[in-house]
Amino acid sequence: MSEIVIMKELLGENKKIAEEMRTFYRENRILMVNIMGAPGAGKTTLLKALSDELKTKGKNVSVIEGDLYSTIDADHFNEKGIKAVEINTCGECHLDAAVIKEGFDRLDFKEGICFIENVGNLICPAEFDLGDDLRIVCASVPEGDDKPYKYVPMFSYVDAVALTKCDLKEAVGFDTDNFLKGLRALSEAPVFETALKKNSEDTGIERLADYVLNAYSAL
Ligand SMILES: Nc1nc2c(ncn2[C@@H]2O[C@H](COP(=O)(O)OP(=O)(O)OP(=O)(O)O)[C@@H](O)[C@H]2O)c(=O)[nH]1
Ligand SMILES: [Mg+2]
Repeated sequence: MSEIVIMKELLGENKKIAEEMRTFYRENRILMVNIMGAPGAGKTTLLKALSDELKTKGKNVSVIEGDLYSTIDADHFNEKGIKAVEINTCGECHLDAAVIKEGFDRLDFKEGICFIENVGNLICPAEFDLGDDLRIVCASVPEGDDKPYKYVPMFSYVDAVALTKCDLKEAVGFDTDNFLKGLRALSEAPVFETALKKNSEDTGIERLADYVLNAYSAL
């Protein structure tokens, strides 16, 4: 019983910081986009392509990277001239609003689109409001088409789904209709199919970039 009370207090305190920060981000015309998904779902690959697309459309972009350990993902962005900070949770399975605030202060970002790559996990990140205005879950085709049926909170509280690695659909026998049936039982979130393998004819990134730009315009 006491554990439940502690969890509620934790989430309550997190919500308070998240609401304060959401107001701050909006007032400063910053769209915070929370990218979630399982380990290896293709979050960083998607963010790299999306950042490039948004930069060519004249938008300021920065990234807050969340990982248990290492600076591997943040290094990818800094090497290509997109400012990124890494938050190491040192074993924690999610980010919270307070660590995002700290990461954001280190970025010194003025106006534009700030992506958060959450810790690879389909469970805990769904619980924690980060003060974001857009929540996108990456579901990769090799993970299987049954994920919305199993990871209900993640697929319930999401604004959009990036169905990643669609170039592998045939190879792994992914049933798109079954995936969509599971998702539609929980959410009307739009689904953006992406295929970011080298030589993919249609990567799908432009459509997702337009969706993010629309959300930015609506701030
Ligand atoms: N075939 C194919 N492979 C992809 C695609 N997107 C990503 N990958 C590969 O999937 C692997 C994991 O990609 P990442 O972008 O590092 O995944 P992640 O979700 O950021 O991983 P973590 O941060 O470790 O949780 C890499 O080997 C990518 O090259 C895709 O569209 N098609
Ligand atoms: Mg990553």
